[in-house]
Amino acid sequence: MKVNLIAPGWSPKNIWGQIKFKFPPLSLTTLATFTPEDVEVVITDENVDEINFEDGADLVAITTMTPQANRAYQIADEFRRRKVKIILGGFHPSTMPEEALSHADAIVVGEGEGLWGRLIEDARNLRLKRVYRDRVPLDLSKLKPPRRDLIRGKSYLFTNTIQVTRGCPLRCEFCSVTSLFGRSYRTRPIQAVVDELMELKRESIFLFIVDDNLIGNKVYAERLFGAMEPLKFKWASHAPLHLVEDESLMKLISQSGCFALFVGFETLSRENLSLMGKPRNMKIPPRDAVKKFHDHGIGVLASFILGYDHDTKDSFKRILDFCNESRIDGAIFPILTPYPGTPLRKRLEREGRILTDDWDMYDMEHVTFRPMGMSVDELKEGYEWLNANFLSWTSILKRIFKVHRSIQIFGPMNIGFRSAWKRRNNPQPPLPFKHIRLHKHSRLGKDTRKF
Ligand code: B12
Repeated sequence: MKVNLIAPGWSPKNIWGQIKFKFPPLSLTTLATFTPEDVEVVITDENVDEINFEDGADLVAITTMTPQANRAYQIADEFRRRKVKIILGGFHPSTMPEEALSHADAIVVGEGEGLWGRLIEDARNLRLKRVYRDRVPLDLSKLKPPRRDLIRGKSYLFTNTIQVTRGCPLRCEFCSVTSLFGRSYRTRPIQAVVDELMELKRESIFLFIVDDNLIGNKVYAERLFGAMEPLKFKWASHAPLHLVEDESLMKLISQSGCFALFVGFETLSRENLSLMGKPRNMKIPPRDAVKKFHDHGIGVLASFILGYDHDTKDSFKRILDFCNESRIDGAIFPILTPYPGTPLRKRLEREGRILTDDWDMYDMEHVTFRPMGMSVDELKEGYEWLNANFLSWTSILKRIFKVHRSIQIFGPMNIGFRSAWKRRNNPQPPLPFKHIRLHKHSRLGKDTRKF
């Protein structure tokens, strides 16, 4: 039996589709590990590979986030035309199961590891069920190192990504993670993490820990950072803003080699923080927070959501000024996007404010709902203006002029985002998609990948 695990590509019309540094899909390398040994398994990531629809796979399993869903469905339909069985999993099928089922033989809702072996057996014996769902969250001591050998040699920036915890105790209105996995917070045994890291050290000293909230359990975080210190990685991850309130944890995380953190500042408005369910951010003056990270040698990749109900046309300039004055090392400015299953989506549905269900538009670069404090066009223009200015040389030089150790990550990152932004506005098909064909169902028009 042969299984092809596929990650759909990103549209060259959005910034992630143009970014040269690609990350490998950990969902697929993880599922590959849990595939029975007598099954041949390959991984195809359309961001770096071309899909071979005639590769003789018996089963094709596709992972998909919401903005990839239309592309995932195209790929699924194309394989199904060739009588190949299709499994869909990941955030979108988990939150839109009925829709996903119309393009698949079976779907997986939630985590895959615990049921993947059983699903393969069912496929082998031609008795696939329609929906697979593990009622009990995976005990993370059962996680095994992902099959990174299957992605070696592909053009990723690096393959050193790892997951250490799952879930997040916060309750942000817009977040898909807590909507799907709840607020439970699970951790892997430290020794298992260290063993995996020792292997990764052979590849590179740079590491990306994909966890949503690395400090959800303080005692665990302290032990983890302590265990990581002697390994001497230079690493990046996600952490909430309130980390800066804990001086001893800040010291530990810094000493363990953390060079960069993705931090959800989300907004500069207290009213917005309250509405999005992140009141804890209010306690911390954002400028002081940036300074604290910098004082510990940690660069900040800030995230500001645009278009929350208390944002106005003035919000964009305020955010840019804040980023320049506090010397934010890097930032992303996602347009608020009501992903299926989130409390945000339920609220906007109740208020009759959802404008479209074209999932291509759910890439956080398009407006999919009616904002309160400005028009749809003003929000879109504000997004374009803010990115263009933040990625201008004037801003980059102002922000990362004062060099600290994280410059080795944020220098290339700013330049990479700047070039990707330019290419996005003047899209050239990235390498795997040399053959262009118009995808007629997409509102984005020129997303033209080929079968
Ligand atoms: C790392 C990460 C990224 C990385 C790498 C993405 C990659 N190539 O994998 C980067 C930084 C590039 C990224 C970018 C974005 N991301 Co992102 N990302 C994540 C993050 C934090 C971790 C993903 C991960 O590796 N998890 C570890 C693996 C093991 O878990 P998993 O993916 O959930 O897979 C498990 C199950 O879902 C299931 N499963 C998944 N797929 C399949 C398929 C099959 C067949 C089966 C059986 C099971 C299965 O089994 C797996 C094992 O249990 C998640 C949050 C999260 N907790 O997942 C957000 C998340 C997936 N991202 C999200 C978004 C929105 C984005 C962006 C669109 C946002 C933006 N504007 O920047 C961009 C664009 C994506 C792109 N072009 O790559 C959302 C998706 C929401 C949604 N409904 O689709 C999430 C959930 C964040 C959130 N809090 O809402 N992202």
